[in-house]
Amino acid sequence: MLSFELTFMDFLLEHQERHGRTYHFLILMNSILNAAKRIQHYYLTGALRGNLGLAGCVNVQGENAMKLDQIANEVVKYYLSRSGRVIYAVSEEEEDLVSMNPSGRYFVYFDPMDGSSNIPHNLPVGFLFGIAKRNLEGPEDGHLRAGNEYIAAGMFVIPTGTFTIALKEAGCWRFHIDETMNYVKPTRLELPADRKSWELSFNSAHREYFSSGVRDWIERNEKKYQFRYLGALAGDFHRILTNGGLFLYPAIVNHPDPKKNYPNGKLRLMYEAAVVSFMCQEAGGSAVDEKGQPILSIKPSHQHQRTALYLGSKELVEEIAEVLKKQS
Ligand code: AHM
Ligand code: MG
Repeated sequence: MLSFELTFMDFLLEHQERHGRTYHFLILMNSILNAAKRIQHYYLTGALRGNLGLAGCVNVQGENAMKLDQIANEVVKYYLSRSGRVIYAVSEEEEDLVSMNPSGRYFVYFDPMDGSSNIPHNLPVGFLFGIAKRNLEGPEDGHLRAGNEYIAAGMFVIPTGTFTIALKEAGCWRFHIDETMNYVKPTRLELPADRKSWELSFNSAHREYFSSGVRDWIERNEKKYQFRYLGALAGDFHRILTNGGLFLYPAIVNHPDPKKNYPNGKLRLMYEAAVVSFMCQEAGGSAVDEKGQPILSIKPSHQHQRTALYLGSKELVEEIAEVLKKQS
């Protein structure tokens, strides 16, 4: 007997129909899926085609861009623009706001290839995206939205082939790529309450440079949990979503070379931290910044704004938020 899994697009169609929604979001999501599949292809063939190296230029973040950062950025821009549904996009790879269709309904914030240090090894990276809706009735309110205004956020782990998406007040769902390049088999994710599977995830090489409160918290807690760190947010967060625990990318404040401090954190708010925080909230978790404030309530003042990030199981986020509030 043949059996077939539900595809993401069928899942979304049914969801939109059930809630009496328009088809515009479907068209947008179709373009995002097309982009992800194409990125997946370029990533898998990267080593063979000589695409795993540096592009030979510095990106908007002042970092050496990789060829695949640029390829992925072009792919996402092409498909978003083609959907006709996006007015403006914000990309990690573009200094300026990317202007698309003046009558588009959505703002899209994306990091086309996150976790670039994994690229030369062909190890997992992420394509992260968040979506907010234009104010179609009232006065235009711009693209600088807090995460709690996103209507959806998701991530593809490439080339692993998983796609996780959170829809506002409708949960966080995971899909797996099948042999026909469809993402199938929706599974709803809820962070586990049982601490047995919880993990901590952070760049341990930086621990001396964290604030004293965070260092002490780590010292008190690290023996209680497993430690896992891939160095690509999508992959590290993927584990936390399933196993529970805490992902930390704290502010770097005590580096002996002051140029290497990141007092505002390293990760970007709009297309990294807010995306995963939105997903985490829909899975029953939460996330705060270096002051212990909810990530999702931060209204950005510029599109490439950075933030520290503490993300995962509510109890651990609340514990560390207390420490952070006390010291700030
Ligand atoms: P990128 O956008 O330059 O790839 O940087 C973001 C990545 C995240 O995916 C990951 O969580 C973090 O940087 C890892 O940083 P580090 O190498 O300092 O541990
Ligand atoms: Mg990134």
